[in-house]
Amino acid sequence: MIADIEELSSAEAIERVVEFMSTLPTENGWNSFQPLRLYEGFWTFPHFLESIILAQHRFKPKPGDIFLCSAPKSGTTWLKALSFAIVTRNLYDTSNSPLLTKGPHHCVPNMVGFEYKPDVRQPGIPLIPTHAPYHCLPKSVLGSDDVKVVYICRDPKDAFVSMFHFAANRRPKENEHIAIEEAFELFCLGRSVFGPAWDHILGYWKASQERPEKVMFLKYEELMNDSELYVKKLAEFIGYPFSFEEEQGGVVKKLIDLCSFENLSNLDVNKTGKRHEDDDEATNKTFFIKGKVGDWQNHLTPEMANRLDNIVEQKLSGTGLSFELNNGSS
Ligand code: PAP
Repeated sequence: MIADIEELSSAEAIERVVEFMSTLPTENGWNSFQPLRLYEGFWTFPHFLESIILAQHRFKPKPGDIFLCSAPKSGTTWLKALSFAIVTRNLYDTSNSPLLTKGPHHCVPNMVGFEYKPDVRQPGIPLIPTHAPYHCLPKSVLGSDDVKVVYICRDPKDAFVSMFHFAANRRPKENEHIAIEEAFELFCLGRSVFGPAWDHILGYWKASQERPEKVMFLKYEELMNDSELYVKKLAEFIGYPFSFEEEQGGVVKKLIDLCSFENLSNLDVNKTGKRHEDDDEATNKTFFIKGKVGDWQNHLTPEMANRLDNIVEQKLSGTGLSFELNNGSS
């Protein structure tokens, strides 16, 4: 438990957090060069954790802030693009949106590094993305009625497969990648980035049930299946509803098309650009792989799928939440 870092200087607070993190349980995740730390029931990389703990204690929200939350590989890039397009639609039209020349992760930078780069929040863009579990959001945000939280989740089988490929792409080329069976075993034990995946999902699900006016819960699969319905709901929830005239004029459809996998993944910036100017590893194209529901079927055996389905089903049992298990077409 870390306390009293609210009033320290940034440098002192960082030092205290780094010291605290060194006391946390540590295990290898999918590779030995990036160990995972266990904090408040979740495994994650130290560089994510440092920002999360600092923000937990020190982040000061502004009224109207909107947190865009997700477990990794569950639709973050898509949610960023859609939310950015929604809140900036009076500034740009779909032919000159910054999304066309910068990647979604550049238009809406992550909360990672927040303490070091206070300017990371673009003026007039109230969107703050994070992979933090619900209970690890900034205390100020949990206690505020003025901040909205949108969460997107995805069938853990597809999120796992997406993460497996992402990690393979990002590993140093001299390192052999973990076998999918081994990575899957760790995922099923909950030892993955921001795992256990089901606990991440459940934290936001319960919050959305308790405070539906504050927390919106989206599923990647539903957004894919009926984009128009869910994009309208999203815009309304975050306080930028579409007018009747906009709906009649096809604005919703245009934003959906702008943010579609097909459109974004074919832009030059997302084929060859970098997520951040100073980031040599995360090229934008690593965030656009297939963009499909059910790709797990090409990578998991039926036994693996059943095993993960059973774990998830058991964990979600009685909560009112479920995924279309074993059905790649939903
Ligand atoms: P992140 O957590 O690292 O930010 P995130 O964007 O959540 O990643 O997930 C990436 C997945 O979303 C990829 O899925 P795949 O590996 O199964 O293909 C990526 O292709 C998909 N994705 C990215 N952009 C979009 C989009 N506009 N529409 C639908 N899916 C998308």
